[in-house]
Amino acid sequence: MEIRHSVCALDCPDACSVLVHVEDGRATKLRGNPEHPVTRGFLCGKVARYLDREYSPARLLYPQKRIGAKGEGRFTRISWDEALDTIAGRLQEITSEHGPESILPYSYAGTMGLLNGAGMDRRFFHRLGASRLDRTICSATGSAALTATLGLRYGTEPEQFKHSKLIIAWGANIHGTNVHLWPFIVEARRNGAKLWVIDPVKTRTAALADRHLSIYPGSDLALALGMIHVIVREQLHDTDYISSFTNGFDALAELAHEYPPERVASLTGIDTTDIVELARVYATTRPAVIRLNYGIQRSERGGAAVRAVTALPSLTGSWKEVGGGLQLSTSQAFHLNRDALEMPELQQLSPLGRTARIVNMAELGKALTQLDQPRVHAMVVYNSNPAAIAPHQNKVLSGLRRDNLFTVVLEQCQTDTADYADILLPSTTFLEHSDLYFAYGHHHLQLARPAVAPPGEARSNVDVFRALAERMGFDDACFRDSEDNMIRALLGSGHPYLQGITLERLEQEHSIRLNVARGDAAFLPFAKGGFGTPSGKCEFGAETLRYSPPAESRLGDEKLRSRYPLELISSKNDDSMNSTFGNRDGVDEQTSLLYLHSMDAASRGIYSGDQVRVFNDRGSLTLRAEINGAVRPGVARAPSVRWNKRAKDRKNVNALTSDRLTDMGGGPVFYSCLVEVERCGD
Ligand SMILES: Nc1nc2c(c(=O)[nH]1)N[C@H]1C(S)=C(S)[C@@H](COP(=O)(O)OP(=O)(O)OC[C@H]3O[C@@H](n4cnc5c(=O)[nH]c(N)nc54)[C@H](O)[C@@H]3O)O[C@H]1N2
Ligand SMILES: Nc1nc2c(c(=O)[nH]1)N[C@H]1C(S)=C(S)[C@@H](COP(=O)(O)OP(=O)(O)OC[C@H]3O[C@@H](n4cnc5c(=O)[nH]c(N)nc54)[C@H](O)[C@@H]3O)O[C@H]1N2
Ligand code: SF4
Ligand SMILES: [Mo]
Repeated sequence: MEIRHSVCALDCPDACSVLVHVEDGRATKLRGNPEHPVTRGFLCGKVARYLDREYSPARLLYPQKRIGAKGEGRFTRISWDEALDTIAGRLQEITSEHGPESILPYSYAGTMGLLNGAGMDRRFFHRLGASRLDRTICSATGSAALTATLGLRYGTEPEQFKHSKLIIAWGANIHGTNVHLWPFIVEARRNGAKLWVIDPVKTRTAALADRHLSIYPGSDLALALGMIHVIVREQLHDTDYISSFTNGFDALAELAHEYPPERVASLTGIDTTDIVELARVYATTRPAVIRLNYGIQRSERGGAAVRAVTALPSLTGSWKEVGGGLQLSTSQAFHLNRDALEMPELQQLSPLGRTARIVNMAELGKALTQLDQPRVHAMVVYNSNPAAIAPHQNKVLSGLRRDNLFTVVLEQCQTDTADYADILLPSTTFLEHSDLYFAYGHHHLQLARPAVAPPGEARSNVDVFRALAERMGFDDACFRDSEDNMIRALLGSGHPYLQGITLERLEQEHSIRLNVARGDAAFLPFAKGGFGTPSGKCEFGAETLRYSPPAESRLGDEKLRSRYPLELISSKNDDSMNSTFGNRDGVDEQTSLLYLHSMDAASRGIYSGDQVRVFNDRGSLTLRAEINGAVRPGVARAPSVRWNKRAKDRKNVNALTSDRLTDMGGGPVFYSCLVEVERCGD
């Protein structure tokens, strides 16, 4: 038995260091690497069982072409030659008929690996002159908000949470979606720290907390303003830090003056006394850290909400303290040379001869059914399952059904999107290809080499786009680049955080902490200012922070809520990863549920276990009611994301979600979604 090093490639802040037991070329066990300073020797439940996927009979093994109707899922095996020739031929025809911008790549973070996620594929589409994809589906709103406020998308690293005395999990289901932060919180609590959770849902994290504030969905901006009101009124703010390192305090204080706790209570559903206590506890407990995750930025005013929450550590000076500050993401600390990897300049060599238009992935339905000049005639999907995960699903599916849309899908399994492919290509898993991994929940850069050989004729994304470039006649040297050269290019940004980190060292050490601080010392990015904004200061931006409830919420559009009175949150399922693992029976069961409050259930004659129809103007689907005390009256939760095809009506919760965009960054509003529910059988 041999032990090989790998890295979990799933879209998770933790980016676990994985040890793979290999016997006779076959992986027999995955376990956490005990030597990794953050992921410390364990894997989450979903990935500890990953070998069921790796060796599943459902893995795609050969290229195939569609023989049934779009969406039906009937395919026949073809050779790689035929597949690549067909794709290259169609892309060439479409380019000459409609221009290259009529080709749309569609990808997200099915793998977090940089080469297979944003490497040869980007070079290929740039050289082709294809439309560029604005990858907004997850974090664009929060990213835009961090950039506006801090100028940099990083903050407190997980290792420092153990020093905190107060941890606020704000729209963050740490135990479910970021479980490697949990042991640091356990350690802090052993030393007396308290954990507060602000979440409309009683998640596993909330159930384990000292305090859980069940907030109305989409009202976090109001709560943050209420906290600022109390902090300023009681003079708990750090005037030295504010005057040295921030901009716009007076305007923020003036705005917050309009949000006394009594008013905020009516906007957020949190008691006045709890709001006051939260503000006082936050401002007076030292050090206090906020783990903000992406939950709050998936609503209509999500950008402003992130800005207001991010203002808090700058108001109290908490950035100065080890165990203080805030973490939404750590991703920008990596400072990799992404331009050298993606080569946007190749667009100049394309038939377009200029930078291509940009299409927002959160508006895929519109892009396929309404976008013009040119219309989208081909879509190449990889690392994503848009038929299941994109909002306003009925619009997306009607686009995918278009006869005159040529669709290529690179996949490991036959997902809902794969069913719509004209050509379906089998992809490798992270155990089968090389890649370099950054993380959005820690500061350790990691390298993984293949631990096992790919099954059948599966190929990595790097390999497929390299082969497609060749068929298209792109003879630029960059398409012959090896994986190692691409990694060297990424590492070559010259940024001090990457200094001394080489491919050779990564090969030896597998995981290396960025040079964010000396040795094991804490990284305190904003202890002495150092913000990345043009002013170099934290920008409160009060002029953008006035609160108005989301149109799709209990205090929003009156007409709408009279017909659809329930606020639906389709947040992450603990035991899956977006739609990945949707083929597992257990996951299918978990994601076919709708959590309701007992009062909402009773008034509709619904009991736990009943089939219910959930609907609004965009769509309707059937789920199974679960009355379990997880949500307050007026809120419903559907753990997500189910595979459509596993449902009788072949739809999931995104049949209900809206393709309206948030206030910043063009992100989707998955969690601002009004619905009605009725009983439809046993
Ligand atoms: N197990 C598991 N882990 C995952 C994933 C998964 O699908 N499953 N997905 C991965 C991905 S892609 C991401 S982006 C991360 C996301 O990780 P998180 O951001 O932690 O996940 P979410 O479920 O989107 O949202 C977190 C919490 O926000 C709450 N929430 C929703 N609306 C509001 C609101 O208006 N205000 C407040 N205060 N809270 C709100 C939800 O109830 C949820 O409990 O997790 C990653 N890890
Ligand atoms: N209702 C609702 N919808 C949501 C969300 C929600 O909370 N609620 N969350 C949103 C968020 S935060 C996100 S990030 C998106 C995620 O949406 P997606 O990025 O589409 O993520 P997954 O559903 O996990 O699908 C990833 C796919 O990539 C494939 N894959 C993995 N590795 C590779 C590889 O190396 N090569 C190729 N070719 N394929 C690979 C997997 O098999 C899988 O089918 O969903 C969004 N949609
Ligand atoms: S999904 Fe997250 S927690 Fe689970 S093994 Fe992968 S990186 Fe670790
Ligand atoms: Mo995400």
